Amino acid sequence: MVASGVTPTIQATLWGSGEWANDTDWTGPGTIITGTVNLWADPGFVDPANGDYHLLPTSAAIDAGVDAGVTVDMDGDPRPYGAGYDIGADEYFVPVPGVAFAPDRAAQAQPGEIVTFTHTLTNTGEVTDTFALTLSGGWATLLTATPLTLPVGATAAVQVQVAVPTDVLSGTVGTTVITATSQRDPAVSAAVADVVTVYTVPVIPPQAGVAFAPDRAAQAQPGAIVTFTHTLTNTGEVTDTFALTLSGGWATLLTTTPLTLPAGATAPVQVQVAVPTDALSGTVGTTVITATSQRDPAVFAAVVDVVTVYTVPVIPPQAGVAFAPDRAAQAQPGEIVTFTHTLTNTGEVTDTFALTLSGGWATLLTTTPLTLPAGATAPVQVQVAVPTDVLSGTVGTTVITATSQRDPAVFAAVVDVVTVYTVPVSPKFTIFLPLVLRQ
Ligand SMILES: [Ca+2]
Ligand SMILES: [Ca+2]
Repeated sequence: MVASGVTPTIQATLWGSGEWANDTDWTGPGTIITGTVNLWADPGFVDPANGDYHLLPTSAAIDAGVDAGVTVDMDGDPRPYGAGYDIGADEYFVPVPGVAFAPDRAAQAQPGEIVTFTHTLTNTGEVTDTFALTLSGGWATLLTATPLTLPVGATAAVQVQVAVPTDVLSGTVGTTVITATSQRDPAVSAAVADVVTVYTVPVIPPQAGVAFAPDRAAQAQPGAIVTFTHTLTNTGEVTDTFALTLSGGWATLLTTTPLTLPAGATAPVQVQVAVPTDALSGTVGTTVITATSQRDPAVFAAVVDVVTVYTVPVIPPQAGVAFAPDRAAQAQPGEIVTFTHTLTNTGEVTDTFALTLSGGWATLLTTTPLTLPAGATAPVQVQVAVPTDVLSGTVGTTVITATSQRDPAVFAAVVDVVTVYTVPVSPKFTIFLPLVLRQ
């Protein structure tokens, strides 16, 4: 019913049909401009008897309208939606869920290792949605709580932890697929894959190492014993035990074998070389001492001890003697004088000395020969008996000689000189006692 003088313009109109058909679409004295869209069809309301005038998907109003400058419908749904504006207050709107899940991940890991992967889940649908996260395969567990609700366009991180078993072989591949499924539409889902490839590294044992120095050389006489000292160093990365072995020469090991040393530590190694008593001069005795790692028998070090035998002419110990002092005296005929001298063994060893006299009127009071240790002294006594008939002024000289029995060229002598003197004989007096007579 269009009133007189009124001219409404209806751009797009669904006039209805069937039970929704009008007896007359419009009446009245006014003018109506019906625009370009005029449909006579079923509006397809959901439940008009109960006041629900939303459009069913079969409604002829869908996408049949024009732009009236309104961007949302009575529900707040976006307008237009689909192929165009719907006629009426409702825009038929069925939001499409959507999901994106990325990226796939890959890693290499060793047995027993734990790897964490992070993915990004995006709600690419047209409506807030909740996504269930599920895992399949591999050695993964989900670190992110499931399900996950996301507004339109929102993203969330999804973390997965992969624990590589300790007993898997190198080259084993563990693949986990994580799927996010829309709870609005189970047909809407997205998945990422995590691929872990197991690798193992060869176990490298700690390196062994040894240094042994220095080489030694010496000259020695037959029968001599020479001791050499060397330094053994553990140059390896860990504590090691070294076996010490000898070869050649006349050596024995003074150091206990085997020898355990921490990494970097040193120890002396002593070797004793006993030159045989019958070795000839010029003979060379060479001993090789080898220290071998018990961690790695290919690791060893050696030192060499060289002893050259020499002989020297035998020098006998030197003999020596001192004899002092010379003595002098005056004596009367018939007098006996005794002189004492000191004999000293100035040689290097005990010696025996023969004592001999020549000249004079002397006899030896000390027993001959006389044995003295090196450096020792002994008194030597000589008795001179002046004859009774010698004249005053006579001189009696006695030489006492001590001769080494080790070396007859070694001797010493002292001289005793006695000069004879006489005293004038006193006149002889005869004492006559007086004869005294008494009455
Ligand atoms: Ca539409
Ligand atoms: Ca709507």
